Amino acid sequence: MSRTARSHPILPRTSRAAVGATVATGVLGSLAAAPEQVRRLFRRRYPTVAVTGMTGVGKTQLADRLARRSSASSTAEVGSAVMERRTRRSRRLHGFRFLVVPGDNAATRLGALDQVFHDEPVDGVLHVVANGHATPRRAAGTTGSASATREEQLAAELEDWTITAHRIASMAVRRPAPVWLVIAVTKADLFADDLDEVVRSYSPGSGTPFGDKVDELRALAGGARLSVDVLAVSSQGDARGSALSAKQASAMVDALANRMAQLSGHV
Ligand SMILES: Nc1nc2c(ncn2[C@@H]2O[C@H](COP(=O)(O)OP(=O)(O)OP(=O)(O)O)[C@@H](O)[C@H]2O)c(=O)[nH]1
Ligand SMILES: [Mg+2]
Repeated sequence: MSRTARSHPILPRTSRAAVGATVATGVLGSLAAAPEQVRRLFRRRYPTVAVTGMTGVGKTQLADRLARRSSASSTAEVGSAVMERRTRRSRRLHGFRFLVVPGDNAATRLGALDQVFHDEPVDGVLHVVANGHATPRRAAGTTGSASATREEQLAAELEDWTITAHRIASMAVRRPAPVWLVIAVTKADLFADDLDEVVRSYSPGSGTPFGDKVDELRALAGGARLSVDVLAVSSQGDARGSALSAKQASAMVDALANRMAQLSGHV
């Protein structure tokens, strides 16, 4: 190696540039020849985030907001039927790839849970709850309207969280890298006056049934392997009678995105 270097005098500037150009062309040439590989390389740089939570809780709308995309209104009655993919693009590859697991009324749910927590384990989890304000939904393919009380929806949130928390725990203990969890308490526009109290009720150490499950999860996964944040957010503002302005709702979505960026080491 060093003999080669010694036997060749330092190249004059022009030929050095030429060598550089050849190398660059070579690299660019092979990049152009394999666009799919390049795309995969770049995609891999965006951390993946599983968006979980019971049906009607507001996952799709929140993921749309985070991806800066407008929501279609077509899913109002039955909700998502398949896993949805959304990308939040940012400069210097500081974006995210969201995988929205359909709620419990979709037949594809179990496969989607397997995918994000087992087959291709995600970097972070955004678990969405709504303080019992999930929109009641019927299973796809059935007719008639669905209804449920707030108490029933709160119980359903807890049941859903129990299942998801187990999945997160088993993923966290298997993964070499730490995993982050953000519990997003959405539809904050519907309980804007009690935000602090509601956020507390979903937090570790709160002594609520939900909080107890968060504590259990942390004990199972190990504190160093799993970080837990609880943040209020709203995908809607400025609606008729809404307690939040569009600006306030946007600020909450931005705060959530910023926290995820911190957790992913972007900032
Ligand atoms: N007031 C209010 N309503 C919301 C908010 N986010 C979502 N919604 C409404 O709640 C309903 C359910 O929202 P989705 O985003 O479709 O819920 P999802 O969690 O994707 O439900 P599935 O796809 O069935 O799992 C929709 O009618 C939304 O318009 C919010 O921040 N505030
Ligand atoms: Mg959905």
